[in-house]
Amino acid sequence: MIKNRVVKVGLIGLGDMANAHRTMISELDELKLSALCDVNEDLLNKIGDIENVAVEKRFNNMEALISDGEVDAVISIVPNHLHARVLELCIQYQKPILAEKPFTLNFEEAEYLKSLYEKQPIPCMVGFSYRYTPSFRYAKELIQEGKIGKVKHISVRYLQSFGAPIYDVPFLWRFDKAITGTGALGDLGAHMIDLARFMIGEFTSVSAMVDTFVHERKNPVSGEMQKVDVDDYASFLAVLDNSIPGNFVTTRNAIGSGNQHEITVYGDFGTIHASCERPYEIDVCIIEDKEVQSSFETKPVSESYKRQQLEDFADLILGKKQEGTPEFFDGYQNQKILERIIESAESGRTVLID
Ligand code: SOE
Repeated sequence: MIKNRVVKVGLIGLGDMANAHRTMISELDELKLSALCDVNEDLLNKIGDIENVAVEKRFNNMEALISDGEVDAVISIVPNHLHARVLELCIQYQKPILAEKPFTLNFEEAEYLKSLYEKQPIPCMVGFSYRYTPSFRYAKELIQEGKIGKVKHISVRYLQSFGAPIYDVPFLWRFDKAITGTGALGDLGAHMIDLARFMIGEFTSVSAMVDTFVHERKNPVSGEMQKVDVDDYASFLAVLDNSIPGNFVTTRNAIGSGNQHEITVYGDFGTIHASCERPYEIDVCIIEDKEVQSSFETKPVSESYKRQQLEDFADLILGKKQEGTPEFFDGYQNQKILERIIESAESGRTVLID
């Protein structure tokens, strides 16, 4: 356990998402970016120079960074097919880790990691970042305080537009099953699943369908058209704890949607709607007097609901775990639910979540 000193963090994977983590690390006194790893030497040295990382702490091999005696904790932003290997190495070298979602490429990898983790647990956080959106945190509090009564059903959506044909996006790793595992389902659906688990409870069954709208895309290197073997769209009905039904839909083909992750929770005498695109307000309709016509009102969300994701990571490492921190089990359970969704879509049947 690291006590009362700055935690030296090694960052693996220096692509776009890494910039968000670099900024978050820079905002916290408890963490210091002390090591980097990427296969791209130019990128490694460019960011190493910007971040003043010692040349001997710039690695092109993830095991070298993870095993380094001066790396206290790891943040991993590698493509999905490498997630399990990073987690396996962090368990082997007993290094705390913040791993990006989706947890693994498939559930088989998650099962294997669980067998290792149970023997040698580590502080492990998963990048379900929307637990840190103020509007979702406030909505969760109001629901838990019973402000809308008993929850009866929910509706969750995560819509983006970048995959729509009109944008003619080339064949990226996000469309390659061998690298990404699934398409919109694991990329965006994983967030929907976690948000529902965070705000409402566990999944007990799913009934799903998936679809691919753009069946081939141009390989940016060869110029050849390449078959897309992942989903562009996923829709599923789920039953959560207390027999609460929920409908979920996610796609990258929703023209007009930016990063539209939202949830609507329907209770006995009230409804709450929250979106990540509106982090400091929620829409609420609560019946105070049934004789009076009620409508939705927009309520502000105070800054006090703001929490930076890496604050919880620092607290987890320093032995001060915060309630609601997404940990190893949350990643494992998320991957299990993704697997059962795929099984349901393939079989056309409802699948129980064991
Ligand atoms: C996909 O476009 C993406 O970058 C996801 O991979 C992230 O997890 C999500 O937070 C934003 O959208």
